[in-house]
Amino acid sequence: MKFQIIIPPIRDEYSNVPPYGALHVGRALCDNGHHVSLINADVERPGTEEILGRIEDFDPDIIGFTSIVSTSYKFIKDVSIKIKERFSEKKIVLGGHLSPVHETLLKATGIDIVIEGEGEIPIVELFDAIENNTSLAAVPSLRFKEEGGIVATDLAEPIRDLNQQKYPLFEMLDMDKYLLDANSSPTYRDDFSWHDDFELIYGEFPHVFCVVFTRGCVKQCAFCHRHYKGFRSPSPTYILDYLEYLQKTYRIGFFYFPNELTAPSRRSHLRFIEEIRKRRENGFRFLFSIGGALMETIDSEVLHGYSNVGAVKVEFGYESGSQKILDIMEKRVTVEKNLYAARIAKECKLYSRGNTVLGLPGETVDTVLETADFLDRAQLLPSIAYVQALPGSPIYRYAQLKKLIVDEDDYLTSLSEVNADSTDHYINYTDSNYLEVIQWGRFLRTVLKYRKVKRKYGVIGGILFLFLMSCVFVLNPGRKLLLIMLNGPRTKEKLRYCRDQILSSPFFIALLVVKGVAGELDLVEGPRVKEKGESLRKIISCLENGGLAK
Ligand code: B12
Ligand code: SF4
Repeated sequence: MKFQIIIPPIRDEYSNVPPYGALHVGRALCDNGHHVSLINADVERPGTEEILGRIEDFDPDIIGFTSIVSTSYKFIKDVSIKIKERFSEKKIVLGGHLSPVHETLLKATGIDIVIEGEGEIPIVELFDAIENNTSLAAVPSLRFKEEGGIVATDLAEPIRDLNQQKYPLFEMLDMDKYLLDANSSPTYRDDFSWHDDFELIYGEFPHVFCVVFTRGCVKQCAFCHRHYKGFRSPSPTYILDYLEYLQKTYRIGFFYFPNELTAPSRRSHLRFIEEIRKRRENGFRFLFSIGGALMETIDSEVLHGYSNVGAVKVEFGYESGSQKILDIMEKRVTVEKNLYAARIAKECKLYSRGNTVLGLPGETVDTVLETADFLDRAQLLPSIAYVQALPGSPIYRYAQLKKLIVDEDDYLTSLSEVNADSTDHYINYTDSNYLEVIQWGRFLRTVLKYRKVKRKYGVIGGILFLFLMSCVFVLNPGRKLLLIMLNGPRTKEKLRYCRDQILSSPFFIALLVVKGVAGELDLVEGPRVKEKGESLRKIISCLENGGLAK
């Protein structure tokens, strides 16, 4: 049978992380004798008519969408409805991270069948069932409509032994779009080019490539979606074989591993490092950058070990400098441990960003100041995102229970096509005024800059800096108004965003003045917030049981 799979756009520019979910599903189908063709709308950005034309040409039996992130809801909804109108006899399936909202997908879009969780096993069984005209009810992980309601079959077990996995079907991709030149890629050049081994490796293997090889995580933080509990990884031998295959096939000398979690314990890090060391001795040379490490699994030995075998960067999710907020999100780590990780990473020249998330229930301006203290002490550049309620995460459930998300179709549509690191999508979960909350990110960055200026130029320099910042933001509403007049807001969301930005500017100045006069912008030793944070999941369970959680 023939399968047409569609990759939706993720951000304004296409992502250079290959769509691994679709590539694994494609591999499973090909290995079972089916033909798979891909429309990569993330890279190609075709219009709906072009997509329909390509479907007509390929004439698939089944059409599938991968929902890498839920922000592609609107694209999937619009395109699937048009496909259904044109090819009403063809079944449309969806898998990926929108699957927890299957009821809305089955009601409001053109999707006929949602596959929850990992797709490799269910998709093959679904094809068999459709080909042989047998009941879908026997296929695991399906959600579909039948007279009388929605049928949900049991979730298939996740693939336990990832060592048995075939490599993803890279042949489906235009690999030129994913193989970046390490010397000219603005994203990666600075990461790799300073390293002593760079020139040597670059000469023969010039490409950077992103590889996701683990699945899951040992935690579930408040804003994170998990299909299954727990973490799985192939063995270090499998991973290094895979990387060697990629190097030889595509001339890759530089890898980025955007895994959610690369290794779950100190021991597993050390085993991975040891395998890399052995392969290096046999001539396999590469530099790499790790996304997703847990502070409690690393120490000086681990980070020095990575650094010695070619690591240039290790990314940690610090998330907050407030113990109360770390407890609420169930990060299960202390601020001190976060500081330790940042310090050791710096010592080992493993650059890491200060990834933080703002605006969870319980956040106040004092917890924001604690985060500023943390980033300042750890000497990390801030990378700030506002918490986003996405399907399958505890914060999504919380927002539903608190009636902050009522109409799921409306909510998911409003989320689509907005930038996740802005406040466009933000729902106010805090007890503070929304207009103040959306200025916290800017406030945090300003506090960090103020401290730098003050250290360099003294108290007078610091005060002058604050005065200048206030002036800039007095002019800010005017700038926004000008932008609206020039560009013209195109959507309801954009209009609301511009209005909120204009109205919230005075809150920024008020924060600077009030906290500045009280001397709270300066580094205070020890925690400011004394109260403990109750985990969001406990609050959710209380709400589900009719309790009165705040
Ligand atoms: C790499 C990655 C990215 C890349 C995505 C590019 C890409 N092409 O992958 C980038 C960096 C762009 C990215 C961005 C973001 N990401 Co991201 N990302 C990931 C990550 C870490 C890995 C994805 C991956 O390759 N997984 C490996 C594959 C094999 O797993 P999979 O995708 O789940 O696929 C399996 C199943 O889902 C299913 N399946 C998938 N597609 C299909 C299709 C069919 C037809 C079928 C049958 C089955 C099926 O079968 C697959 C194989 O078993 C995931 C976490 C994760 N574990 O998946 C988060 C994740 C997808 N990201 C997430 C988030 C929140 C974001 C951001 C919003 C973060 C932010 N605040 O900026 C942004 C969104 C962009 C924006 N609007 O600004 C969330 C999404 C939650 C949700 N419900 O939507 C995830 C799940 C993290 C988490 N645990 O919460 N991300
Ligand atoms: S935020 Fe990071 S540590 Fe927390 S569950 Fe998600 S991947 Fe794991």
